[in-house]
Amino acid sequence: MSQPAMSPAEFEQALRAKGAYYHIHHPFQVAMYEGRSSREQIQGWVANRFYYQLCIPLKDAAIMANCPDRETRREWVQRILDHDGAPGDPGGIEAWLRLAEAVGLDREQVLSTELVLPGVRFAVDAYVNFARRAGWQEAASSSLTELFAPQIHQSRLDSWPQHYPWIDAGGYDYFRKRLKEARRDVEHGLRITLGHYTTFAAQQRMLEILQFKLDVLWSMLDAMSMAYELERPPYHTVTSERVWHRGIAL
Ligand code: AHQ
Repeated sequence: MSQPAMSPAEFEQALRAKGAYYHIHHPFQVAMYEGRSSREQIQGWVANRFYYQLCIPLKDAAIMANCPDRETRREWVQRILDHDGAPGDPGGIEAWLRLAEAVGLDREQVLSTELVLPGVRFAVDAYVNFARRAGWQEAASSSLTELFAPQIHQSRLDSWPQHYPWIDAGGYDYFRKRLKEARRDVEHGLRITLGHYTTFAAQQRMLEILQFKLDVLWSMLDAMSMAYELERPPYHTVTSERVWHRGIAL
């Protein structure tokens, strides 16, 4: 006898409980928040997270390509515009490049993604490739780590200016922009999710999908911890050169 499905309220509660594993609790993120990160660690985080931001439109376009429902696409397309920009709006990827310059990185070097660590690239590529082959509702649901995102963006706005006075304040526009965009994304993502998973088994699968995405975010910071805290970037025992691949999978 299978267990009865959770009610929408119970299911939402179960989703929000996954916040316990959000990367706001990762030691690398905590160090940045508490002002213990060096300039190189902040720069490493910005350069590596750029790859995540760069791939979000590919992820969302993959969902669009798999989604036959016009009403859903009408709303979902906004996520691509939020990142790629639109007439009169340079977009989030441009805002992230502004953040990169604000922390003292070279814009062209960040755009080249040559600083992106293999572990970061693998995690982000896993997210994009999941979105390409999963059903569009499952892929849409995987964005619900954004249930917890407003808090993490606000935490940076609250703490970084005092801890890192060397960062140009213009770089913080990205986090401000995401505060409202994340809330709007979550409203749509929850509507799709609470309506789509109507059996207990399906709801359990969705919680597993959310855990996959939490693992993507956590693993990115693990790779950055190895490289920028433990000083063990890939191949460090063989060379101090950045010999890792620069992207073949997407
Ligand atoms: O800046 C972020 C962003 O644009 C997105 C899109 C969304 C998705 O579609 O999965 N998730 C996401 C996230 C962003 N910032 C992360 C952070 O820690 O700054 C949080 C991340 C998320 O929670 O998924």
